[in-house]
Amino acid sequence: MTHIRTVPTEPIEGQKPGTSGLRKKTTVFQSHHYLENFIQSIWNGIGGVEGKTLVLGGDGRHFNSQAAQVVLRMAAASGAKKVIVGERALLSTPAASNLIRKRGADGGIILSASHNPGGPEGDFGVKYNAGNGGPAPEGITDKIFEATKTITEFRILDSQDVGLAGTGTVMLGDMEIEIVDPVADYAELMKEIFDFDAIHALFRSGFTMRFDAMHAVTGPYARMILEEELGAGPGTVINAIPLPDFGKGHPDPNPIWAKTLMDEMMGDHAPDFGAASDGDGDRNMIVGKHCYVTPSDSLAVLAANATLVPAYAEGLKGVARSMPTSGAVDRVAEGLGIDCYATPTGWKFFGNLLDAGRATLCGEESAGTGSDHVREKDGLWAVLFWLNVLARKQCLVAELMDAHWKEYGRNYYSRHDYEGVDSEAANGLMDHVREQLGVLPGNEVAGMKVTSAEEFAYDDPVDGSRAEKQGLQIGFEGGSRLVLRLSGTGTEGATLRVYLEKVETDPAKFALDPQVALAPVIAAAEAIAGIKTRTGRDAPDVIT
Ligand code: VG1
Ligand code: CO
Repeated sequence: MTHIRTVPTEPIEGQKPGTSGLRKKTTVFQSHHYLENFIQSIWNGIGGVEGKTLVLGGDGRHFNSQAAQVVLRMAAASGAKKVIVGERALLSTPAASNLIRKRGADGGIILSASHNPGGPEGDFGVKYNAGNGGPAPEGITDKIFEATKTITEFRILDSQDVGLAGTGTVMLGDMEIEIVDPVADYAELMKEIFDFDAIHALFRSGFTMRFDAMHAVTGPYARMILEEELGAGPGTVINAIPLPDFGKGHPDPNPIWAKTLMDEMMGDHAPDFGAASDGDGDRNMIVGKHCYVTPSDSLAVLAANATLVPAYAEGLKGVARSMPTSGAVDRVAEGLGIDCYATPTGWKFFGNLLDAGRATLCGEESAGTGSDHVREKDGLWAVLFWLNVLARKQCLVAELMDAHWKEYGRNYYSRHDYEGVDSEAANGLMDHVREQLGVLPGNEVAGMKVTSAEEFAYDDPVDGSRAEKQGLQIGFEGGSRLVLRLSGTGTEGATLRVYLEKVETDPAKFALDPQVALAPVIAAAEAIAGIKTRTGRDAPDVIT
């Protein structure tokens, strides 16, 4: 028996979606009516779900299963026609995006806090994706946030949990639930995009690889595609079983959090190629034998070699990067004679460019790369892209990077994160820099002349919407650049991100330690922002 219950509730403060959905401590999401309020506010913000088809899945972190049951009951109670859900409520973010598009769904709910740690003490998150498969643009998230402030009741079905182990179709009240294999459609899409024969031949020739799934959602995808379909040896994928607390790790694929993989790749017995992905499978780290590739460089290399991939053989329509991402891809675009867009941080800003056919490839310095095949960044896709390029060029990562830098120059790049900073101190620091924007240009800081200083705002060329206050950007003579912004995904205090870039065109200087190469920009950041005194920190918490 099922019965729809209407439960009176009151607005809960702070349910404002950030860079990528609403992220809070798991305990906060588990608190009284927190999840229910937010889900009902999504329904209210998007004009209801009556008669709609939704996709549902998550990265498997603690509370994923329970939250999925709540979403199902609330979708049924509000008259949704159908929910397509991944088995055991699992779906990587790119796989969810693909399903929404492929099945013509009206939208979807992704349960994930992505690269944030999981578990009872960790973080949880909920994101709404629209009918194009992409994260809801600000116009929609603003409406959802407004709805959280005026909510008075939510509707939920009284029913038992729906069994989600095993594919098939079940009914929940009048709503159909289709439980699908989370990997199958995604694997099919990858086959359509890449030259699987060439990659298969590469592995057959003895090419070795290690993929660290970081105990997160990509494990089953990587096992299926790399080991089974493409013939990479068994054991290629490590930490392949998704765990609710990611094995107590931090599922963020960068040299700090994927240190085991980094150590192997820099060691004496390094495989030819290494890669990792994050909690929800939309980020990627690329590392060759003794050669780490920054995400900004990765985007540039993929753009330069895209025509080796069957799906992009006819060339790219354009490329886009988030503003803090290095300008390496800009020079590739210039060489190709295609447009290059700089957008605010967060994948939702790429959606319109992709939908309008203005950009084919997009990327962010935070290890996100993707294309118009879905409307999310896609970790495993980026790894397959690299494999496809290496297979076709018959070279190693280090050789490819050398050749790339010789042709385009090298953008030294690093990001310094100061985490859990007192919010007032962090805002004070940003205000302090903001006040200097008008006077900085023309002045010299730490031996470098400032050429530009601005607070980044973005005018979407497709729908004309404007996003303001998207980071402080300071340019120096010779193409060096400093960007400061506060994170919109953290759940504790404020996280200050300091992005540093320096362009080097002298091949004799291509082998420097990035922190050494960037020393003048790091000094300028300190001089302009007074980071040490204002945050009370001697050094960043994380350097990537
Ligand atoms: C961070 C990254 C941003 C990325 C976002 C979501 O946001 O900087 O580039 O799009 O995380 O990534 P912020 O606001 O903390 O800087 V994921 O893989 O966590 O969905
Ligand atoms: Co992610």
